[in-house]
Amino acid sequence: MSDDTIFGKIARGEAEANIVYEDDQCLAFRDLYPAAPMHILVIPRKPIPRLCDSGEEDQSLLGHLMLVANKVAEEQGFGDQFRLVVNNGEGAGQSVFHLHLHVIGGRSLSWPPG
Ligand code: IU
Repeated sequence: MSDDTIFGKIARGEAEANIVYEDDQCLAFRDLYPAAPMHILVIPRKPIPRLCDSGEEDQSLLGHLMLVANKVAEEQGFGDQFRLVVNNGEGAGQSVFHLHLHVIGGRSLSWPPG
């Protein structure tokens, strides 16, 4: 699968990002245009465009992304008040078509989101 997105480039080390965590399956970096005082993105190295493009074979990877989001939230001082968001598809707000989890915190968050 080819992946010309900015996140694909970051995952391959071809574009810069403020990386706060990485391992063989994923990486986490600060969002360039944060929606809250604390806003980190967790992405798989595997180029999955949208969550709906993942499958059974990705079960362990998807679980890993959530555990990394949790670890990063703890390490980066989000405390126990934060939100995970996955925008799936343009109509849901997705603008970069390489799967990513938003980890958002550092302010009070309302519900439902817009
Ligand atoms: P979205 O769910 O696809 O809309 O989220 C994309 C996020 O990627 C969004 O929060 C942007 O601020 C962020 N981002 C980034 O961190 N670096 C970039 O070069 C670009 C977008 I383009």
